[in-house]
Amino acid sequence: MEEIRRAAGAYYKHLPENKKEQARKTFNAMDKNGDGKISVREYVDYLNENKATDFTHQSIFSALDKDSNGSLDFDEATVLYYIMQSGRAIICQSCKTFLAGAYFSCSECFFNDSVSTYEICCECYGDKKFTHHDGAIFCDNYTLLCQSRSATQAAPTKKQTMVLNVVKKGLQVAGITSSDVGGITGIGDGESRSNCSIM
Ligand SMILES: [Ca+2]
Ligand SMILES: [Ca+2]
Ligand SMILES: [Zn+2]
Ligand SMILES: [Zn+2]
Repeated sequence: MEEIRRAAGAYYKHLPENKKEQARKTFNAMDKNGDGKISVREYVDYLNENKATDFTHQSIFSALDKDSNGSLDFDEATVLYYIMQSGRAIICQSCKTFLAGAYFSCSECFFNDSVSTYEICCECYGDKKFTHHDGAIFCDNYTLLCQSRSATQAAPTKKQTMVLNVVKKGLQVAGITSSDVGGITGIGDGESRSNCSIM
């Protein structure tokens, strides 16, 4: 979570004034009783009203509440603003934990615009505590990012099937398939490559 918090801080500093104002307005709108902090109740109510129910999970609130005092001050809430704006609100599809650190994603769903992406935490992936379609190829978020880049470079026409094949090839080289549940240890060159700590 510390990593996301730092990214959010940097993101906020670079926001133009009108966006900063918008962040402040969002905070004030959430803070119904105007005491300068957001309680769990205010948090959940606001997100439900705004149909952002993906964010209402307790694990997100707890992760945002850095000093664990049960409410969010403005600095803590800016992290939520960042998560919402950047689409970083990713939750394990199996255990519903907020994925603040490394996670695994189905690469086929990732490159298929017609379905939603499918992410799971390292624990659920490692222990195979999930059900997903046959032949799913999972890779960790960092690998996926690198694969996306090389795939895009290899297929400038962005033909999805081509891209997917390139990605598959890359993943096969890396030894990651859904049948390879030892995938976490099987990722090529070492333990440190996929850091599975959920912060
Ligand atoms: Ca309040
Ligand atoms: Ca707090
Ligand atoms: Zn999980
Ligand atoms: Zn999938």
